[in-house]
This record gives sequence, structure tokens and C-alpha cells, in this order.
Amino acid sequence: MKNPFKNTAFLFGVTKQKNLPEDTGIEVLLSGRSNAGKSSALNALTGNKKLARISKTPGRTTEINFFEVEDGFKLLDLPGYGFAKSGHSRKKDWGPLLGEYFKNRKALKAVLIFMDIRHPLKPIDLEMIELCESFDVAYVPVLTKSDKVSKNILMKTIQQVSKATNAIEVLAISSSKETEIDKLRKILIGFRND
Ligand SMILES: Nc1nc2c(ncn2[C@@H]2O[C@H](COP(=O)(O)OP(=O)(O)OP(=O)(O)O)[C@@H](O)[C@H]2O)c(=O)[nH]1
Ligand SMILES: [Mg+2]
Repeated sequence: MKNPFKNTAFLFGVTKQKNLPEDTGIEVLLSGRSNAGKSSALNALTGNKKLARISKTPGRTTEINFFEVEDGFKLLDLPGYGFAKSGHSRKKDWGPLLGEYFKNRKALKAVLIFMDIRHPLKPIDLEMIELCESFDVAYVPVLTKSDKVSKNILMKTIQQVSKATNAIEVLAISSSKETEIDKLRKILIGFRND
């Protein structure tokens, strides 16, 4: 089957609310702590290793990066949260851009919450889950770097995250080994069609 994400193209990065594009179509946010593997997952989804910059330095992504999968369907690579230089994160630290975005955005369909499978459910992840729940936005916890743990730990962590959240589905992927990337594609297509 042809990869529906193959032609995904970078549109632009936005740092201010006034620069957000028109509120149409469907948008899915890719969120997660810095270094969780969001950009790697985007590259694996699309099969384009050069699409999103993969940074080995945490906190490189500093804006909301818009990617267009096809007309009316966008993926948004969010600034990595956590490891903030200013120390511990608090709710207000989400920043005005993301707060406004959640409040007003009709196009916002779902949020993928990427978490390193070895360090899931950090306080900042729980805040993102709360943010989604408070705005009634669907979210899917995506455990990353599954190649780094045993099958046993993998299953246990999926269970742990399922129990701790109201998410319908919890995914464990490896972008480097391309494990469960097709499942992630199917979930995203589901959001697009829904
Ligand atoms: N072993 C392994 N390493 C991975 C995987 N996915 C990402 N990484 C590594 O994790 C590091 C961070 O990956 P990124 O994709 O840049 O993480 P990010 O979430 O986009 O980080 P920010 O842009 O800072 O928010 C890189 O060194 C990647 O090579 C994976 O599936 N397996
Ligand atoms: Mg990134």
C-alpha cells in the first residue's frame, strides 16, 4: 500500500498566535518532552529522514512546526517540553501560543503524547493529558524507543500507561526499527476520516 504520509511537506514554523494559519481542516499535535522522539516519529511516518530536524540536543525545537500531509490534514510538531532552562514546568509555562491554540482551534482533532518508554508519565506529560481532557480533545499516548527495552518491560509499560490514563489506545513504537509505525499511521488516518 502506498504510504499516505509520503508527500508530507514542511509548511512553516509559528511562534505567535497571529501567525497561525487559517483554522480549517484537521490538525493533530505531536507533543512530548524534549528528546522524546517526536521528530523521529514524524520522519518515520513519512519515510523522509530529512523532514523534521532530529536533534540530539534537547530543546532544539522552539516553535510550532506545521507539516501538511495532504490538503486539509496537518501534523504539528510542538516545541519539546521539559528540560526547560528555567527549571520546573508549571501550567502557566505552556505559554500563550499553546493555551490560545487549545482554547480556540476548531481544526484541533487530537494530540499524540510522545513519551520515552523508559520514562513515561512525567509530571509535564500528566499536565498535557489534563490539558487535553479539560478541552475534551482526544489524545493517544505514544511510547517511543521501544527498541530500548525488553518485550516484557514494553508490555508492562503499555499496561501501566493504559491504567493511568483514559486513553482508548496506548502505542509503543520504535522509529529507528520502524516498529508499529504503520499502526500510528492508521490511527492518524482515523482522525483524518472521523
Ligand atoms: N533507539 C532509538 N532512539 C530514538 C528513537 N527515536 C528517537 N530516538 C533518538 O532520540 C533522540 C531525540 O529524538 P528527536 O526525534 O529529536 O526528539 P524530539 O522529541 O523531536 O525532541 P525535541 O525536538 O527537542 O522536542 C535522538 O537522538 C534520536 O535519534 C527510537 O525509536 N529508537
Ligand atoms: Mg523535535
